[in-house]
Amino acid sequence: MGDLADLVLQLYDIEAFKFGSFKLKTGLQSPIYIDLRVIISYPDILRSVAVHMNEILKRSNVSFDSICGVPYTALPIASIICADYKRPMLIRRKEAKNYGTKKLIEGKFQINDRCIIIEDIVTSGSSVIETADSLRAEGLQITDAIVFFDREQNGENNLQKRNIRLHRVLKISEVLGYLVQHGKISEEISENVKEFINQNQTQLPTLNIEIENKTISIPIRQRFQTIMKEKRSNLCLSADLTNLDEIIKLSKQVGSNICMLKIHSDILTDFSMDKIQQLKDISRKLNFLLLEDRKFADIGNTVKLQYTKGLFRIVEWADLVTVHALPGECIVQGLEQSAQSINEPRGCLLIAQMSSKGAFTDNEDYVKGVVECAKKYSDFVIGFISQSRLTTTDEFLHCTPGVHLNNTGDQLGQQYVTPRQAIDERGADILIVGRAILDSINRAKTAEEYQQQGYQAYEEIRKI
Ligand code: 5BU
Repeated sequence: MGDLADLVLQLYDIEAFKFGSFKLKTGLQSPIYIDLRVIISYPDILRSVAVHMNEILKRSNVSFDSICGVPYTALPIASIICADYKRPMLIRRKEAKNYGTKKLIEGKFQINDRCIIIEDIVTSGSSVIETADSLRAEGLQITDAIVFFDREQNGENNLQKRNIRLHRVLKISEVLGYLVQHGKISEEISENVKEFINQNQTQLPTLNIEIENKTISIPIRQRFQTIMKEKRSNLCLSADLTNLDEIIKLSKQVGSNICMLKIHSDILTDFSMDKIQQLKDISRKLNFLLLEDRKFADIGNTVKLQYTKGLFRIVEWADLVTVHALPGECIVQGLEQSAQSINEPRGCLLIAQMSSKGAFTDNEDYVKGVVECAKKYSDFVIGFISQSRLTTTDEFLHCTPGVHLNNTGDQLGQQYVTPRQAIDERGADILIVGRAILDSINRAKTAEEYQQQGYQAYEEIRKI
């Protein structure tokens, strides 16, 4: 494999590390310039870098299904690791192709596969994060990144905030140490660089909503499952408040605990497209889906209008909507057609059973019909609102309202079960919780309790 100090000296000789005064992209004047792109012209050095990175990968003990290099410098490194050590590789395109399959990720993978990211240099971590975001959006699990060189500018912390562990071959302080030791640079230059690094620590880049929106190209069902896994949450907050400003505020308080936020837009006294866009932006930043509990129940043509027109233009902002199957499959056809006008994935939850006392949905034939309809339109129907497990496969998400830890119901027919009962006895994947959280003294704390209890029961009972 060769000694790490030797490799550093070779990198110095090929001018991968330069010392002087360099103007960076950001306009900053830096005493060091690091450019690992040059290694592709030196096959032995390139291989040595890959071998050292593989060593770190082995030592990390992380189990994984594939490796993805961040374009461009890390791509040849990742290729060598994959070819030498027989590991499948993925490539993330910088732009989706605008012909053919429009794929963002090249290579074979399954939803929930674990993928390791390979990068040459980490400064703030933003390229690793960008790559992780698009892989996660496709349903892959990203927990670790292997980098050759860490500039020690807070990248490790930034990555940790996005649930990515950083493993590196070399830190800048180690490189400086080797170079001083071998008389390549003076102590003074080394101190200068250290000071520059200390003074230029980076912060986690704020999420760019526009970029986020563009990368969300995966079907909503996969996105939902990825969000649940990543956030360890199967909690949908039913934000039955009549003021959108208040919902926006609440969404910031509980956003990290929930996988979905459900609203009834027709009870809002201050609805506007501007405000709903704000809520949508928060949902992208804090990674939860928006469900409009519209309970559509009309013929195809009318629901098309209700979905796209009027004051609410629901299709423009709601990832998911609730739908009664009462009118027959024409209702799903109407909604699915309208959703095609939008450049983002959309889906619906079919209401199979209701939580209220004496609901007329308590009818076996009706529920069977709903399930048949869901199976026929499974691209658009991603799950049910239900009170029991309706299918044996995990294709459809079962979302269950009527959940409260210590309440027997309300005066108007609502019936409650606890989170554990909802999952165990009612077959729920997602818990829809409203007043249990809304009426509590500390909504954020209560949401966290429901998240923890709900997900723990979900893991135990569904054995995921
Ligand atoms: P609660 O405060 O947790 O009782 O609110 C439950 C929410 O779920 C509320 O918005 C209802 O409109 C919604 N819901 C329900 O309670 N039961 C059902 O069967 C269906 C929806 Br469908």
